[in-house]
Amino acid sequence: MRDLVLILGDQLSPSLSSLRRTDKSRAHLLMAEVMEEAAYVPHHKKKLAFTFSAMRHHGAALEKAGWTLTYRKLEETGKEGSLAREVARAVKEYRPQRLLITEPGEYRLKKEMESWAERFSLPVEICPDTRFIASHEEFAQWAAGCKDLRMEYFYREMRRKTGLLMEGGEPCGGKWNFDAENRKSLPKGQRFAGPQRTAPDKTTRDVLKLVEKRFAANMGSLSDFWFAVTREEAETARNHFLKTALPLFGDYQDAMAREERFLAHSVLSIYMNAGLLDPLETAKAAEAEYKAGRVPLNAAEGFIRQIIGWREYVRGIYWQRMPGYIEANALGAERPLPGFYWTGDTQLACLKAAIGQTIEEAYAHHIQRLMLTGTFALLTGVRPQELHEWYLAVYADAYEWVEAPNTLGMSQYADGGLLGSKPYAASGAYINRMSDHCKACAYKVKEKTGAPAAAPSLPACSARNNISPRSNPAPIYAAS
Ligand code: FAD
Ligand code: DLZ
Repeated sequence: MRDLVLILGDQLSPSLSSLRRTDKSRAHLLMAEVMEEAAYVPHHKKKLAFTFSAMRHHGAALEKAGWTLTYRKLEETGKEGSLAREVARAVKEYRPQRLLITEPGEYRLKKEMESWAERFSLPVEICPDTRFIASHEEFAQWAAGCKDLRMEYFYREMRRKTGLLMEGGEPCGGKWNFDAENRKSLPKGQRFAGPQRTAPDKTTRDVLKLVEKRFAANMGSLSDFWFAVTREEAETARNHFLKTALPLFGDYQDAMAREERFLAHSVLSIYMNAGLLDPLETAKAAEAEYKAGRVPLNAAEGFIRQIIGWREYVRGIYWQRMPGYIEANALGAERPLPGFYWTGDTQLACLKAAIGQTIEEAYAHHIQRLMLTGTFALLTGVRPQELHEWYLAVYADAYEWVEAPNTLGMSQYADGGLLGSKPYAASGAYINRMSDHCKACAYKVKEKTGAPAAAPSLPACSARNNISPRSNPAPIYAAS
C-alpha cells in the first residue's frame, strides 16, 4: 500500500500518529507552506516566521531520519496556495492508495479534510492526535458524568491517569491544588532570567526575509527573533526554564511588571503547540525537578496543572462544542475591537505595555491576556468573535483549539458560563496590586469614572479611545 502522509505546520513531532500508521518503505510525506493557512487570519510576522522555519527544519529532520518527503515552500505554492491544492498535486504525481493525516487542531480544517476522500477518490484516514493525554472519547465520558464541566475535577482525573504528583493514589502534599499559595505580588527588585534565546540560523534568516517581503502589512516586529525552531533547541529552552524559572513559577503566577515581560512563565506553549516539545514529557520533567528537591511542590503542581489540566481541558471543550462554540456571544457584546489593539496606541499604561510587548514578541503571558486585553474588551463590550480573531492572529502559540475556549469562554464569558463560573474582570485595584502599571499611567486607578485629561464619561479608558459606554452593560463580577 502506498501512503501519502500530510503533515501540518503544528504537527512537527517525530512520533506523530499518522507516521506510526505507516512505514518509511511505503510512505510519501508532504509538507506545504500555503497562503491559505498563512492568511486565514492576519498572523503576527513572528508567528509566520516561527512556523515556516520550524516546518523547514522538521522537514529536513524527517528526511535525515530516512523518510521520503516533498516539501513545498511558499515561493512555490504561490498566492492561491492551499493544502487541498498541494494534496491534489501530490495525488496526481505519486498515485498513493491512501491519504493519512493526524487530526488537525482546527475544526474548519477537519471538516474540509472529511470531504477529501470523495474529492480525491482516495481512502482518507484521519488518525487521532495522540500528543494529548485525553482522547476525545475520554473527555466525552468524563463530561457525561458531570453536572458542571469544571477544570479542577477534570484535572484530578488527569493526575490519576498520568500518576503525576501522586503517592499511593493520593495527591502529593495532601492537596490537589496549591493555587491559594500562588497569588503573591512581586517583591521590589525581584528579577527573572527570561526564556532561552536562540540565535536565528540560515534557514530562519531566509524565512525572516520571506515574511518581511510577503507579509509586510501584517502586525508585528521581526527584529530580535529568538524562538527555538528545532526540537533540540526547544529542549534546551525547556531545560533553561526548569532550572531558572520553575522554582518561582507558582509564587508569581498572577503578577505583572513593566520591566519583566516573562516573569517565571515558561514560554513553552509555542513549542508544545507546534509539536517541538511533548507536553507529557514536559510535565514529567517538572515533576522530576520536584522529586529531586530542586523546586517546591506549589511550583511543580502549578505548572503541571496548566499542562495536564487547563491545556487538555480547553481542547476537550473545543472539540465537544464545535462548530457552535466560536459563534457564542452570551452577553450580546457588539462593539468593534478598538484599533489600538493592533498598534498599542493608547495611554492606558497596562494595555500599552501588553500590546506593545505582543507586537514585539508575539507573546504575552496569561495574566496579560486575561486581565488586561481580555478584561478591557469584556468591560467595553467588544464583539467576542473580533477579539477571538485578534488573539488567534497575534500570538505565536495560537491555534483555535486552545485559543477559542480561552478567549470566548474564560476571558469573555461568551459561552454563558460553560468554562468559567462567572465573568473574569480584573478591577483597577487588582491590577494595581499585581503590577506596577498604574503608577505610570495617565489615568488614576482610584477614580472609577472619568480620567485625567480625558472626557469625563464612562469608562475612562473607553472615552480615551472613542468608544461610547455600553447602553446595556452586562453583569460583571470584578476580581478585587
Ligand atoms: P506558562 O504560564 O508557563 O504555563 C505553562 C503551560 O501551561 C503553557 O505553556 C500552556 O501550554 C499551558 N497553559 C497555561 N494556561 C493555559 C490555558 N489557560 N489554556 C491552555 N493551556 C494553558 N494558550 C495557548 O497555548 N494558545 C493560545 O492561543 C492561547 N490564547 C489565550 C487567549 C486568552 C484570552 C487567554 C486568557 C489565554 C490564552 N492562552 C493560550 C492560555 C495561556 O495564556 C497561554 O497558554 C500561556 O500564556 C502561554 O505562555 P507560557 O508558555 O509562558 O505559559
Ligand atoms: C499557522 C500555520 C501557518 C501560518 N502556515 C501553515 C502552512 O503554511 N502550512 C501548514 O501546513 N500549516 C500552517 N500553519 C499551521 C496550521 O494553520 C494548523 O495546522 C491548523 O490551523 C490546524 O491547527
